[in-house]
Amino acid sequence: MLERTLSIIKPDAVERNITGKVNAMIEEAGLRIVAQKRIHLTVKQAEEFYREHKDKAFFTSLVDFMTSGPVIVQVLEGEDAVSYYRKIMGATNPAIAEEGTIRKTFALSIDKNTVHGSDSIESAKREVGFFFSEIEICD
Ligand code: IDP
Ligand code: MG
Repeated sequence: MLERTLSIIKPDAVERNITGKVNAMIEEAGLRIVAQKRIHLTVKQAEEFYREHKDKAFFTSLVDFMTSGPVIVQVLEGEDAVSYYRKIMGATNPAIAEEGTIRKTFALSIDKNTVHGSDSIESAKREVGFFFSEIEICD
């Protein structure tokens, strides 16, 4: 099924100026970037975006990191885009991510792990709507 998913190129990748390299991997995998913008999240926005993790031990450091510099938020479209993007991102911890995945290639650590991708069709709907209005998405 043709789906849309929300991707974030995280501050560690923006800081290293490798957003084009990440986008190249996304496109080479066959996904289409149908919306994209560069933003600097506020603490309030990051806390709201990651609200499902608010009780986790890493929540404060996650919010700190995600607000430490600009990010690229983007909408990706393709066949089974939600689960397919999770696959090409690789595991949360790059130490155990599969060869050839974005995180294996670029991530620095379990927290500075280069990309975010929605984890279900339901989250994808919420997360795309969090950052984009329909008029900003063009396929
Ligand atoms: P995901 O990004 O692979 O979906 P989640 O469990 O949703 O992983 O966690 C969200 C983000 O929180 C991760 O991408 C990572 O940046 C950070 N994170 C998750 N687990 C840990 C941890 O154990 N230590 C530090 N940061 C973590
Ligand atoms: Mg997640």
